[in-house]
Amino acid sequence: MGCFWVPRCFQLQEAANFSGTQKVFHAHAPPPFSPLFVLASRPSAGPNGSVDRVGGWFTNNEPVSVEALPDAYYHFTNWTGDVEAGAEQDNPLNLVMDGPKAVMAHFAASWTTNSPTPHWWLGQFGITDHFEVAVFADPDGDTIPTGDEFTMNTDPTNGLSFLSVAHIGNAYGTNCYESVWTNSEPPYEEVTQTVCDVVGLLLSWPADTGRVYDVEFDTDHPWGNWVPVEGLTNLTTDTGWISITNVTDAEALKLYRLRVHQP
Ligand SMILES: [Ca+2]
Repeated sequence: MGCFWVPRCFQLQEAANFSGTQKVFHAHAPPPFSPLFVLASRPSAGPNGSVDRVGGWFTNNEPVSVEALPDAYYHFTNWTGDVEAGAEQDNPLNLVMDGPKAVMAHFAASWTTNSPTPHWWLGQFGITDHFEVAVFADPDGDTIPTGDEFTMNTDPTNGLSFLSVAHIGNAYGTNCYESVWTNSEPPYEEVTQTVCDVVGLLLSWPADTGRVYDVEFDTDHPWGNWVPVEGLTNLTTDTGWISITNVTDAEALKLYRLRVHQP
């Protein structure tokens, strides 16, 4: 940091073990000057919060108050650093500057208690208050409550956005042949059709890159005895789409369903 004259040359040295919302700079003053300390902070550039002061020089034992300011949809949790035991959750935090001090504020996302959903997730869809009620609502009318749409990570304001199977049907292999047939009605034209062997069942759906999917099946009616399909659990995607062509035994397994959850 170079040299800083207060009133003699002080060597400012950045503490190595802090970063983020606050940093401390040690001021080494030779005697007989009374010690001056600096609590240096800077507003957080991160998404979760900031602190209310930018630090400065303080005389020995001077009281200093620092407040943690959470961003919208987040809340303050605790301080770490030079905090007295028992004061970790005080906000504002009162410090006595009897030495160089560095404190760091920590924040966490606020979630609903009902159908646990982060407030920030709701906020990005314009849902900014009454969160505990909002998770049970269905503003887009697709019959999926907003809290369940968080689990799916689909758009609770778009009635076409929810977890759904896009395609289920035969999967065809590369062993193909031509089938020729004649139309039974005038003008009786000949038609050639390429037919390929059925090698399994194709199952595909739009998927979220931040969610994990399981395919389950049930062999009994009434349905209710769902079991994961071996090899088709913990499925993820980088592309926004999952397509499976090796779902076999469709007759025996009878009914399939998709399950989605967070990683
Ligand atoms: Ca929706």
